[in-house]
Amino acid sequence: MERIYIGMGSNLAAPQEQLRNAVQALTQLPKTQLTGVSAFYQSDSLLPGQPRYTNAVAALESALTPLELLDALQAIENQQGRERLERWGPRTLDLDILLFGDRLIDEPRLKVPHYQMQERAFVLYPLAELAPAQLELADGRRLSDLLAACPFVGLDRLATGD
Ligand code: A4P
Ligand code: MG
Repeated sequence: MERIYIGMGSNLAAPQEQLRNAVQALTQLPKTQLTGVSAFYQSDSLLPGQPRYTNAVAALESALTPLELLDALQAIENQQGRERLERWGPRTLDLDILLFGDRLIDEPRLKVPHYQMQERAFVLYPLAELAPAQLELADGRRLSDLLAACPFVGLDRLATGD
């Protein structure tokens, strides 16, 4: 079993409900246990002109391979009505594999750690609710150092279960 962190985001069609449904779907994955879910956080989109996002992070213990997990996450995105019209477009649900144990994965369909997670407050702060501060990313930087370099700006933390 490996420890995996999933970044969840939605900015369409009742985002908080989308995230709650996604959490429910994660509990149904084979060979997998959901071990934690952060609070939900709202922030402006990185791209101007899109609705605000709601984001959260989930922690899993899983015996799935990385590509099996990616397939399962994309199936959940599709079940929740995601249409891939354009990269970075608004979406009902985005599920990203942030970290997969301490693996470095560089395949056409899957790059782990997830692109730019180190700079994204809406990823790092929910991740910090679930992961130890001494967690090291593949490049050797600790989560605590990344947080120190990433101000808690523009994030609204919602009460758990909101
Ligand atoms: N892929 C590669 N690595 C991974 C991984 N670690 N996890 C591939 C999941 N998928 C991975 O993803 C495109 C392809 O990336 C997949 O087919 C998979 O094979 P996608 O989900 O279809 O496209 P996307 O989400 O539009 O692209 P991407 O790069 O994931 O977008 P981002 O960087 O997540 O940006 N603002 C706020 N406040 N909150 C947000 O969550 N998100 C975005 C989207 C922009 N602004 C945001 C937020
Ligand atoms: Mg994505």
